[in-house]
Amino acid sequence: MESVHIAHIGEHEGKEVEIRGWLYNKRSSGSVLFLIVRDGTGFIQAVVVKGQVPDGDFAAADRLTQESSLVVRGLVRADRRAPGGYEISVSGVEPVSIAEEYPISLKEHGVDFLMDHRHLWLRTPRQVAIMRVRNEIVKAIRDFLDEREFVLVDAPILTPSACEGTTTLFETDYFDTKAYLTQSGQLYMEAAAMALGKVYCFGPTFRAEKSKTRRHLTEFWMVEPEMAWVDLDGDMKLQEDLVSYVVRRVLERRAKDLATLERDTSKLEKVEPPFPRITYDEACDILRRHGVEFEWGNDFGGGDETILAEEFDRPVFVHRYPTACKAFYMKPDPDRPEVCLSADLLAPEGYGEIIGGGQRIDDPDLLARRIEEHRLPAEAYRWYMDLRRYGSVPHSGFGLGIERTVAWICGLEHVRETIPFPRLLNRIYP
Ligand code: NSS
Repeated sequence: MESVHIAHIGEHEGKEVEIRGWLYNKRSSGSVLFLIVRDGTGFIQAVVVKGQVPDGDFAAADRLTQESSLVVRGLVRADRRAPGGYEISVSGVEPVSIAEEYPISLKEHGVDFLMDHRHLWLRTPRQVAIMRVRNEIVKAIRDFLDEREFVLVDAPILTPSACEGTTTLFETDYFDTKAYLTQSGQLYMEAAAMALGKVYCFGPTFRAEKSKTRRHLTEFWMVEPEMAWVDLDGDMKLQEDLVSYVVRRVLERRAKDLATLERDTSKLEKVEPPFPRITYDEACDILRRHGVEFEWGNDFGGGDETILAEEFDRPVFVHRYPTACKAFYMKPDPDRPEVCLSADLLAPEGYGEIIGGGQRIDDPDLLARRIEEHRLPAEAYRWYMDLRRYGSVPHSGFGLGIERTVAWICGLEHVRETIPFPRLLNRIYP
């Protein structure tokens, strides 16, 4: 008998199959047992009727507890009333491992309890749907960049220097010296872009964020494309094409998961290029119109980003931030050096910034000055300065945060559900 996955059950209608999985739920009406079985690819109802299976199998099925592992065999029948359109008429049940009393029952649980049981929480339909969407997003990003001939270049995790400011560095001993967990692969991608033209890295990044918000993790995944000979405009163009491609792909291929998550997909359907582009100054005007007392020169908070994004029905770029509130490597606008050639992409529906990026300083003298002004140790950036000494060219790139993108596309309240095992202030278990 063929062992099949529930996702492909429709291909086996009218045939005897075997399903290997776990018991999600069970109902009984005396001589009939309804087993809801899950196998990671889907859920299906298996109907066990007394007298139609060996007595020992019926008794064994009756003893199955929530999340026990089992093998069921039976006939695949189409049933319009069944959630997936099919049911199994069981001919045999074989328990594999009887589960102890399962801590996550089908009723509601508090978030802390669920987070403590993340290793089990992952098995629930909603979490399974999120992980599948996350997988699709990552695959879509890779496909998009592959199609455009970007080369994947892996960046190191242990680094001697900061990319995004020294306040959120995780420090660790590195033999006789210190090392930091990477905040961003950008500086290494700049080196790689000078070698290969169009590159990207994709990996975990770390920030000791001391604030508890629904958008911050201490370990998150970022995809960071970097391109030689590309300016801020070209950078934003790539971003809107990438984000639109990813959203379309999830709509096409993960519709079922979005339905499980009860996502209003009409909002995602609108995500098409071009995205609106506003300057930081225009953004300040919008905030003031909404009664926010916003001082020029500050960075936007989560609440400000929500107000700005609500003005538009698709993601919006805010470009040309004040140079002083951005990272040391941002190229000043030649026409107006107090602002820089940076852009953040804000997602709609209150999800805030999902991308940060911009054009990098290509002039060696200015870069050296900035490293000094930001009180960064020159020695650790010697190699980075070399990139401006040997054939410097205009270049740009960006970093897209995977978890914030997953939260937005899935319509989740908090990034903690977007990553298999979230790392937060006060949480490193399980
Ligand atoms: O700090 S960023 O805005 N930009 C960079 O790190 C650049 N060095 C990227 C580059 O140009 N190559 O972070 C980029 C994105 C940001 O928009 C978020 O989506 C995400 O990374 N991000 C985070 N996600 C989750 N948690 C935290 N703490 C976090 N910080 C940034």
